[in-house]
Order: sequence, then structure tokens, then C-alpha cells
Amino acid sequence: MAHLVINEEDYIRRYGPSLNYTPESGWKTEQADRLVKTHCCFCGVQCGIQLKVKNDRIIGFEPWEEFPVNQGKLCPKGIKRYLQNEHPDRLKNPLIRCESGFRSAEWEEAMERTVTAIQSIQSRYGKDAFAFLGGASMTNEKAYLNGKFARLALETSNIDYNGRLCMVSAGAANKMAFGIDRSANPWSDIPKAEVVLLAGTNLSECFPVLTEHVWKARDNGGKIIVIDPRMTPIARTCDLFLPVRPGTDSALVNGILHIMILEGWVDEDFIRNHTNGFDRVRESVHSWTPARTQQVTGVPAANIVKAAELWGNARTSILLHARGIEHHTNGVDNVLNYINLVLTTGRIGREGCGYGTITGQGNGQGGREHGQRCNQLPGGRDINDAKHRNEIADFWGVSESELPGEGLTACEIIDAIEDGKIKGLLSISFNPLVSIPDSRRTKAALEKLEFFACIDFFLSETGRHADVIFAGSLQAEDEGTVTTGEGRCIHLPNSIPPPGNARVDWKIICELAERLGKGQFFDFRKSEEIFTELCAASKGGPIDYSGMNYQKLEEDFGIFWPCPNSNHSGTPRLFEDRCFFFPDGKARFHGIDHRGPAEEVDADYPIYLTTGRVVSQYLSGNQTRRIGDLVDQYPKPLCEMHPKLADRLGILDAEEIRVVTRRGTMLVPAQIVRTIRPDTVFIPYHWPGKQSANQLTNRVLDPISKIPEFKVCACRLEKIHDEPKKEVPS
Ligand SMILES: Nc1nc2c(c(=O)[nH]1)N[C@H]1C(S)=C(S)[C@@H](COP(=O)(O)OP(=O)(O)OC[C@H]3O[C@@H](n4cnc5c(=O)[nH]c(N)nc54)[C@H](O)[C@@H]3O)O[C@H]1N2
Ligand SMILES: Nc1nc2c(c(=O)[nH]1)N[C@H]1C(S)=C(S)[C@@H](COP(=O)(O)OP(=O)(O)OC[C@H]3O[C@@H](n4cnc5c(=O)[nH]c(N)nc54)[C@H](O)[C@@H]3O)O[C@H]1N2
Ligand code: SF4
Ligand SMILES: [Mo]
Repeated sequence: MAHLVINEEDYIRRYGPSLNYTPESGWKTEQADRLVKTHCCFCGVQCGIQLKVKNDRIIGFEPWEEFPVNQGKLCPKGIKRYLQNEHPDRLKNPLIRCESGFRSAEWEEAMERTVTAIQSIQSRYGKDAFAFLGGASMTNEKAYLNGKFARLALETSNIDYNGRLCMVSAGAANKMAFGIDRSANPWSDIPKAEVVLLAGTNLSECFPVLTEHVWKARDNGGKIIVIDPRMTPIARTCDLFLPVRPGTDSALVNGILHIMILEGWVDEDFIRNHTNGFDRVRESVHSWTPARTQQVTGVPAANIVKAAELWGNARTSILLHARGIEHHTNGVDNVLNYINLVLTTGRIGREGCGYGTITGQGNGQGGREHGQRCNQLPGGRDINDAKHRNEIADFWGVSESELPGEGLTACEIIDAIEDGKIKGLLSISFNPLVSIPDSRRTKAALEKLEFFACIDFFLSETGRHADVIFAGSLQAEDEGTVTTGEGRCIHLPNSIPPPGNARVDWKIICELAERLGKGQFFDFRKSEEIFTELCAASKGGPIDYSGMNYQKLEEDFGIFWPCPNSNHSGTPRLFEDRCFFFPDGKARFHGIDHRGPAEEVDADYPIYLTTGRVVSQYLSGNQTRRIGDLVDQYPKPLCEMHPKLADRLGILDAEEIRVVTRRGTMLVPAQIVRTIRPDTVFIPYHWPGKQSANQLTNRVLDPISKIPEFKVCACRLEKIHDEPKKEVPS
């Protein structure tokens, strides 16, 4: 295999000192047997990387410069990801709960226990009393298999996935506005845009490698607008920063649209010929004068006008957003309104012109496409649509009536467990105890389960509540595909086998299915066979992969869907023909009447709390909290606050304080920074137990997407040595 060789100086310049290098003894690289060209296991950018493998162990990495998205560059997590495989905590055997905690068990016993429990629970309480939770860190193959397993083997309607905490607001809004749920442009369009608008994304910490694409736009003379309550690293280099009050984006966008319409900075031809519903937008933005918008959003009126002017008059532009606008009870509205901004100027479907949802998890895009959502069948089909149901029932060789209907979403599944309606759970690639809001309730729910099994490679905080833990596979230990934030489906070769008695995830699922008497539907011998079936199942559906195969994916750094036949080379940029995915070909505007967050600040809880990420930690932290260098960069949660707020409350930098919400209390050191609104505090959420930000957050959901409101609730700050002013309501 051809690979890139770089010398040690280059290596150190790029990646910093290595464990294998000391100034005294020089470069001590273990000689690899092979280099595997693959991708990072973390975020949705899916940077290319080459893993160094020796004797079926991963011993390091080298850059993969040919992969166009990152051209060899990696962020701190990508650099350290290889340290997971050899980690001493790696689960190598199934575990079964016992009096003293957990004991190692044989696969036979773990399987038998699980199947007996599933059958017992379902015979006593009905099929839906056993639920399945999946995840979008897993490959497309596993996403497809999870959906098929829940519907045909468990026969439950209650399957959902951790993406429900993530990109579902965009998923819903994209479908409502464009008729298709995918970013419209490849990242290579970013540098070609005259204006790049970044809404609710801490791009440089969460998608570090994309920062360079944005900076290239600036090098080309482009202007960058950032909308965020915090002046994140990318905001520090932008041309216009709008420090929006948490939860008020849809008001802000109404204010910007108000000016654009007033000034005529709209593309009337595009609106007339290619869209519906603009009149409703005119109505809903009518009263959003700059003064009113400033009052609601906290953004100075002059800068609202400036944003309208920059966006309204650009010749090319890209709007990118992530969870900052989605993690709200009005998350779908927010995304729809930002899409209104794009459609109003007609700048979409051309080079350097468009829109994108930056997907979070490694397979944030593909994980939401192939049927592991409660309302979805393969190929992005709708489980409530009779035609779609018949297509998949025929494809699987079952009758339509055998397919369960729409089930509960992820947080609703946890609620139903708490209510005693769901009694058993199988979870893979999800750590809800850390990642779902109001963790006290999540814990109560997990303790109520009659039976809980999970599949993981590290014991997670949620896993500690399990009866059975199956030792599954890390990304490098399996083969498969993922679909990146661009809509590019890429192939991940198998780098090494799972260690010890650990097994490849999908084989665990297939064996459970067989033991449940449904083996005929799960007769897969390699992941490629699952992909072939997934592609065939998607044929004719809204998300069509049917022209793809592993070889084709390898040949051209992946393929962008739709790819509806074997001669098709994929679709990097959507809507080039000005045709949207509705019968009339027109995109849809949605007039948005701004709704505030579910919990407003008041006298008792006067400060906004928002939560999110830091660069060196990943999600619930179950993977990155085990990697020393990443822990050193940011070892524990801190509560970011503005000096004005700190002064008012007499709080010093690094002083431990108490953050109180209606859900719970957290002790956390203050971090005093000038880069946050004075009415807002920020806590990253990557830690469990008493360090978990989700002790504080509010489990209220967007009515359409059912995403929780992670990005805003009301809190108060207390000095620990002061007496608390009030009892925390229980
Ligand atoms: N280092 C790191 N990278 C990651 C991840 C990780 O855990 N760690 N996770 C991956 C995943 S799954 C995801 S989903 C993405 C998330 O990527 P991002 O969405 O970029 O990250 P977050 O920190 O969740 O939130 C982004 C920003 O939203 C802002 N924000 C809060 N409230 C509002 C609001 O009301 N309006 C606006 N406009 N902004 C607001 C916050 O201040 C924050 O800077 O990152 C991916 N990449
Ligand atoms: N307060 C607050 N909470 C949040 C957010 C926020 O911004 N604020 N963000 C939300 C978002 S956007 C997200 S995406 C969620 C994420 O929340 P989770 O999905 O719960 O977080 P992960 O850390 O990815 O948990 C996945 C678990 O699966 C395991 N795992 C990972 N990959 C695989 C695999 O391929 N196979 C198997 N078998 N196991 C695997 C990991 O070891 C880990 O234990 O958190 C949400 N929670
Ligand atoms: S930017 Fe994302 S995909 Fe790239 S190295 Fe970092 S975590 Fe991995
Ligand atoms: Mo996410």
C-alpha cells in the first residue's frame, strides 16, 4: 500500500512530541507491519488518518494527506484516538452483574440471559415493553441492522438513538424546507463564499479541521459572521459577532429578515420561481424592528442591520450551523428560520453558495438515515407512510402488518421506563446517564428496569446499571461505512480484530436475533453483505444509496448520496438544477413566530445556563476521559462566566461555586472569561455523576424533533460559603 513517509522533525512540528521520541535517544518508532488508511472515530468531519498496525495492534498513526477534507491535519482527539485500542480498561469479555459488582462471563451465558429476559418481559408486558437504543457513532451497517433487529427480532416499536439528542431539529427542518435531509454543499464550497455565517457552532473546538476552510474564505476576502452567546475561538477572528441571548435565534433571524425585506435585499425571481410560502415570512418578520430584536436578543440593533447588509448583499454565501440553534424547544423553528435567510437570497445550489448542518457524531448523518429512528424505515422512509411500509415489508419478506409502527423517541423511552411502561432495554453506543438532561431522573429510570443489557467497549456510567454488558468493538475493529457531514459516504476498512473475547458489534446483534428465532433475516457473514442489503433497501427511497458499493467508495474518497444507480458518481452539491425534493420542485419557506425557551430566568433563577463542549473531550467522555493527554488539557468541568457577573456575586476565578437549577445542584470551579454574555454561564457536559452538567439541565423537548433543551435553562450561582438563599425545590 502506498503511504506517506514524513521525517521526525516534520512529525513533531505537526503533531508535537511523541512518546516514541526523546531528544536524548531520538526517534524510536516501532516499525509497523502495515498502514491502514481510515478515518477518525470521533466527529462528523471524519478526517482521514493512517493507523499504524503491528501484530494486529494499533501502535500509532501517520497523516493521510491525500484525503481532501483534512489533507493530513487532525485535532487533539484525532491524534490520540489510537490510544483507546490498547487501553487497560478495554472490555474483553462479557460482564454479568453479581453481588460484588460484575464478573466476567462466557458469551453463551450472557446471550442466554439476555434472550431469556427479552422473552420473559415481552410475554408478560407485550412486545413494546422491551426497548432498543442505538447510536450515530456506529457505522451505516449497524444503523441499518439496529432498525431491522428492533422491528423483526424484538418486534418492538420502541427503538431510537442518541442522535435524538443531536441533529434531529435540523433533520426535521431540512425535510420541511428542502424535502431532503442533507447538507447542500461539500465543505470545499466554504472557501469560495463571500460571506460565511456560523450560527450556534463552536466550530474551532468541535470541528477544528473545518476552521481552516473558513479561514481560507477569509483569506479570499470573505467575511465571517458568528452568532453565539459566547465569543468562541472562531468568533475571535470573525468580522461580525452577534452575541445572541440563549434561546432567541429565531427572533434574531426575524430581525435580520425584517431589514433585508425592507431594503429589498431579496432575490424576488428565485422566490417566485423556486419557493412557496414567502408571504408568511413577510408577515412574521413585520414587527421585528431592530429595536425590538435588540430588546429580545440582546444583540445591538446596529449589528443586526450590519448582518442584514452583509448577508443581503453578498454574491456568494454559506450558512453553517450546529447544536447551538438546535438544542432548544424551538430548535426546528430556529433551523427553519436560518434556512429562510438562505432561501430569501436564493444563494443555494451553486459553487460557494449554500447551507449545511454540521453533523456531530462520526456518523451523525448516516446514523439518521437507515432506520434506527423511531419513525423511520431504511432509505429514509417514513414508518407511517403505507407505501414506504409496503416497500420495506416486501424487501424484508414479511407482511406489512408485521412491521411495528412509530415508537417513542430517546428521552421519551427513558420517561416510559420511569413510568414503568418499558421494562427492558438493550442499548448500544449510548451513555444516557451522562448525556440526557435531568440525570437524577435518568438514574431512577435505569434502576427501575427489570433487565438492562448494553454493548460497549468501555464500561460506561450507564453500563454500571446493566445486568449484562457485551464486549463490543471499537471503530478500528470492524469494517463498515459512515456518512460525513457533507453527505459523503466513506469506507472504513477493518484495521485489527477485537481483542480477547470481545466481538464485532454487528455479530452480537445477529446472534441475538438468531437466538430469538429470527436468524433467517440476519444471515450476514461480513459487513459488506449488510451494506449491499442496505443499499438495495434504500433503492427508490428518499435517501438512495443503491448505486454504491465498497469498491466504489474506496476509489474516489467516498460518494455523496443520492447515488441511485451503479453508473452514478454521486451528488456532492444538491439543488444545482434549482429543483427541491417536493413534487412541485419548490423549496418551502416557514414563517416563524418567536417562542422563548421553556424556562425563562426569574428572581430565583436569574441567569441563563448553557452547556456544550470543549476541544479535548468527546460527548459523554467515556472514550476521551481515559486518554491522559486529553484529560490534561481539560481535566474537569468549569463554569464560564463574565467578570461583570462574577464581580456582582463576589466570585473569584477558580473559586468553587454552587450552580443551582430546578433539577439539581452542582459544585464547580468558576472560570472568569470576557468571552461570554454577562447574563449567561456555560458548563461543558463531558463528565458523569457530581460533575455532570446534566444534573442541571431541563428535560423539555422540541414538539417536532423531540430534541431536549440542552442550550438554555435558568440557574442561580451561590458562593459555597454563603448560606443558600432558598431550599432547592425537589
Ligand atoms: N471537541 C469535541 N468536538 C465535538 C464533540 C465533542 O463532544 N467534543 N461532539 C460532536 C457532536 S456529537 C456534536 S453535536 C458537535 C456539537 O458542535 P457544536 O454545536 O459546535 O458545539 P456545542 O458546544 O454543543 O454548542 C455550540 C455553541 O452553541 C452556543 N450556543 C448556546 N446557546 C445558543 C443559542 O441559543 N444560540 C446560538 N446561536 N448559539 C448558542 C454555545 O455557546 C456553543 O459555543 O460537536 C462534535 N464535535
Ligand atoms: N448538557 C448537554 N448534554 C448533551 C449535549 C449538550 O450539548 N449538552 N449534547 C448532546 C449530543 S449533541 C449528543 S450527540 C449526545 C451524545 O451522548 P452519548 O451518545 O450518550 O455519548 P457517547 O459518549 O457517544 O456515548 C456513547 C457510548 O457508546 C460507546 N460507543 C461509542 N462508539 C461505539 C461503537 O461503535 N460501538 C459500541 N458498542 N459502543 C460505542 C462509548 O464508549 C459510550 O459509552 O449528548 C447529548 N448531551
Ligand atoms: S476534527 Fe473531528 S474527525 Fe477530525 S480529527 Fe478532530 S475529532 Fe477527528
Ligand atoms: Mo451530537
